[in-house]
Amino acid sequence: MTLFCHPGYFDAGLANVDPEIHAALAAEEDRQRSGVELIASENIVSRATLEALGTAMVNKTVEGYPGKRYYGGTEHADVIEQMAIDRAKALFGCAYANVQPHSGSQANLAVFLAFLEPGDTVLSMSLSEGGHLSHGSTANLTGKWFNIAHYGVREDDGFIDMDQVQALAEKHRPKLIICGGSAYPRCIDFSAFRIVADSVDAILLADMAHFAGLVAGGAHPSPIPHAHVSTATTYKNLRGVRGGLILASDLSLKRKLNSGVFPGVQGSVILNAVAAKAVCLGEALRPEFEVYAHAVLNNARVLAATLLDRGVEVVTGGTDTPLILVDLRPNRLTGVVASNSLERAGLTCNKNGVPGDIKPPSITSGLRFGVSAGTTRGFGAQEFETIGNLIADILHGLENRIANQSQLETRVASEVGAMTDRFPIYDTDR
Ligand code: DSN
Repeated sequence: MTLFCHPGYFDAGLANVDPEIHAALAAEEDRQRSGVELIASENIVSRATLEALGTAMVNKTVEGYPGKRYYGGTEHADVIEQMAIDRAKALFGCAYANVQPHSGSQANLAVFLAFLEPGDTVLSMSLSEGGHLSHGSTANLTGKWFNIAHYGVREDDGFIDMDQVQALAEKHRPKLIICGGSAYPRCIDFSAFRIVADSVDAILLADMAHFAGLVAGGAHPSPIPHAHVSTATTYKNLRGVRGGLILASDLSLKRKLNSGVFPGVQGSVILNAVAAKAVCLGEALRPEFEVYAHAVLNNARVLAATLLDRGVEVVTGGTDTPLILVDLRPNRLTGVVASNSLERAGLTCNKNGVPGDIKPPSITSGLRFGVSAGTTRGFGAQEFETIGNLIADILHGLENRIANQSQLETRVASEVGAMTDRFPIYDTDR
């Protein structure tokens, strides 16, 4: 028999076939195991989710939707995608779900395509005040091809000002209004947004990427009954694979939204990711997920309160979501300096702009923290109080320009190591 593949092609493991990539992947697992992950868009998926991702479904190509495909051999793909759709509908209590978006940005773009023509006007929160690139940032296709008007947050308290939203809607007459973002820590008044949208005959899109898991677990109000359409990512607090969702309560939007995804902005479906999405949605329907969602919210509030107690400024004075936004301007620090020092101490987060920030995105005046990954590994209020104190130690060290910041980082890293040892993830000896 002629062999067109290397020996062991169908059976040999990665460690044997490609030791370099295997080593880098193993090192990443170690990094995740030994550090405290505070990036708000990250989490730790279940072994079952990892398994679904690494299946032969990766070999299958399909386009279209279950029951209406453009390729043969789709019977199992159809079962899986339909199951993911049904689970998403059950979890979020909606009539329509699309589970194909490769990401939240793709989901948002599909909504643009479903309802807008190039040049149409969109009203959304600006990226610098907590919005998202795919909501019309000038650097993104949505900002280049559509006419974007932005609302922001109140200068004095960091909350959305609905009077400003109403005034801007009347001035710009948008066809689409977006609420939600990537650095807004508070509950959004979805019903007030719908009133504004209706007053100018606009479609309301709620992007719940940063709180979808809390909605699923009953720890946050749902935008579904208020927004015409909602989008989400599955990999943040929803605790699943990388990818996006589109949800709506009005089934009559199905044709437009489905076409927005395929053939609008995507081609074939990443079926192994859809299978893994189905797994994560199934996990989110279990009673444990509700407990986790409430723990995420509680942990986020403990972290925010600890930082505030230690003199660290938290934008809006707290949070209703898994994320906390810290303003470093009172400490005369930049996000880049602070996040680098925290990372050396085993606390991974991201630098982030804060409302009114004049520093560029590569520097910023803030930090964004999220508690979802830590909560998944079992951290509770006590651990997040410790984490808040460790963060404050690092920030105050930098602020006071202490001579031995690197010693402080080493001390914090050893406390982080002791904590993460007590909360293991992914058993390597299995
Ligand atoms: N939207 C980006 C974030 O908020 O971090 C990536 O998910």
